[in-house]
Amino acid sequence: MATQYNTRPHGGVDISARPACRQDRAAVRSQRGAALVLVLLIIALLMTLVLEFDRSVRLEHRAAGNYRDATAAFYLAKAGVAEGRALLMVQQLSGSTSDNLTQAWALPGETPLGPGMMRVSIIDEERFFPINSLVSGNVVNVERVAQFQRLLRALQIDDRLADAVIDWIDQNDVALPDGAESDYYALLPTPYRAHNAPIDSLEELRMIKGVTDDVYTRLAPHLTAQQSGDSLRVNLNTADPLVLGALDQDLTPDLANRLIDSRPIQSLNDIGSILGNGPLASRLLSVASVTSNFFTIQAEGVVNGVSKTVIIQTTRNAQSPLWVRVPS
Ligand SMILES: [Ca+2]
Repeated sequence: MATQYNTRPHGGVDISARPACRQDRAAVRSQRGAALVLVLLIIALLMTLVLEFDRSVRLEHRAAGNYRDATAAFYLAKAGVAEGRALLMVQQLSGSTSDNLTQAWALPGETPLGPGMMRVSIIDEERFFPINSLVSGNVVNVERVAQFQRLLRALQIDDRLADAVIDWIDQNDVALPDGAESDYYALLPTPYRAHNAPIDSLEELRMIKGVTDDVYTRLAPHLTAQQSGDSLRVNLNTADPLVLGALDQDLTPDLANRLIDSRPIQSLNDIGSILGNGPLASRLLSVASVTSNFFTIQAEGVVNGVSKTVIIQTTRNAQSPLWVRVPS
């Protein structure tokens, strides 16, 4: 295409227009380049916004899904607790004279239900040594202390720990020879006072002088912090050999195993025929039982890998639990 030149009225050619045309084209190219960069920037910005929006939507969707699953898991766990309580009631209605580990309540269960599943385990507190039975107010239960010291020795723990536990529970601030009261705990880097009341939770043991992590790990699985104190008897059908052996100085490991081999023991009257009628059998009548009344039910609901747990402690006939815990 021929170049179009500007012409003057007298017919001459305006030669100054040629560089101006090049400048215009350069300006146009420059403007186009700037526009392209601007468009690319806008596209990049839009892409960033779209990706961020997509990420946000995905996160919200995932959070909503987790919340939905956690809610469903929680209610599955509550259903598991109800199932556990029903098992205990059924056991009572069965007319059995003992509570033992062959019965349905004692067997861990896993049940598919709705969108997930629930796991239920029930443990009777009477299988453990009742740590709060050591002292009532300021009155030390010498027999229970002797049992606790036997348990400590069986676990290869210094039995002088009993003094510190008694001091922690008793109401006074007078330390036993190997114990500790508030004046001892007040000098610790993080000071606190002795509880001077029954232990609420086994975790509390960690605050007591002499209870190291190692001691706690060995000792806690054999104890209950149930609050009924010395009225709590150890169930011969559910207690472990160490707790059984701690019950009496004459209850040797062999005799403890004889009790275990005789399970389920249907009546305390059977102790004589198992261990032989004598002082030992007579003494066990006051500290042992073949039934349980306090139970901890732990139920877990699981939905799409999201788990929720509900733990309650209850008596067999209680209308409402003694306590409920929902671990986070
Ligand atoms: Ca005290």
